[in-house]
Amino acid sequence: MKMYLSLFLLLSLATGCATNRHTARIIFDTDMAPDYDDVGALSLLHTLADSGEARILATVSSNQCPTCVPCIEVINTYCNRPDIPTGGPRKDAPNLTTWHAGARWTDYLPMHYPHQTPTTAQSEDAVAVYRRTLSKQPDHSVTIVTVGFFSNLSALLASGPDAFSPLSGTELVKKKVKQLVSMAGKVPQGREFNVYADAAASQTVFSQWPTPILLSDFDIGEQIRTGKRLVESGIKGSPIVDAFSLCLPQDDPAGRMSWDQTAVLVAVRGASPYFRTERGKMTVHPDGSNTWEASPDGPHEHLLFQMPIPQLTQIIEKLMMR
Ligand SMILES: [Ca+2]
Repeated sequence: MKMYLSLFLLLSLATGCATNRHTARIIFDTDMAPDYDDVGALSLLHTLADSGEARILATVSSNQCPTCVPCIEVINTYCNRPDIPTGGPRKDAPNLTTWHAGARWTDYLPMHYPHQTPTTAQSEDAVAVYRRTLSKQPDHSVTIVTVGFFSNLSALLASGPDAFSPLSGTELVKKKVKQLVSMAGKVPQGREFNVYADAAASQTVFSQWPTPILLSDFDIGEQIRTGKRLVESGIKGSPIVDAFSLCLPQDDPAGRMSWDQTAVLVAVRGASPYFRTERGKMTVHPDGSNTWEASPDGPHEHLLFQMPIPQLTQIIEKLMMR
């Protein structure tokens, strides 16, 4: 028994996995196209689901890009969870394809890997997915992690009673959601893509969201470069390796910024021991820029580095590898 315990502790240390954690109930909301760190983030989330640290309740797209939902389903299927509910945004959400025009990974993945939904426009409304999913969960138990735009969450807040719940969207979130974790914004101020892509939705969420919000802002993920080990692994038949192999040569081959992976990591495991947090208030302005005002009793928190970045990079990249 002692040997097994020692092995377990060694394994825990090797994977950066702490013991005695509860299973985090996660809804993953992604723009899955402009950048490919979303692929790394969803892979990381599946790894944490494999280890029992996370339960993936739903995976939705905040981007109308036709291949977004197919790409999400490609990864869910590859990771042996083909039945996770997926959904797409309404017609006023951004419709943005990949920045890596020469790579076309968003076309390549659905062409080469199995998935159920042909195009994002044919997917279920993400707000319906949110409402159905949240209504079935215990109170104050769900962590929503957004690594894209706030289009779905704004629409969720504005939603009314339906067949899934007699509550308004805001009431349903207040009752069922524990926290929102978002890759978003610049600290102390700036203009960040996930926020300005749908500025009106971001303004609504940051002024009206009824639960705690934890932010991984631009400067966190920018300093964590991952993907090189994935590409060098030589693994065949993996959409995750393929996405990075197609894109990374066009970026810094040393590694891609890991914005979205940081949000998923802390959504499941919490900020400590990777980061410390500062409390304050994030305000989004009409042009999509934002300001951060530190305040001990503010409604939001943002991450600050605690663990040395090379060590954190290793943990994140290992969790992305499948
Ligand atoms: Ca993203």
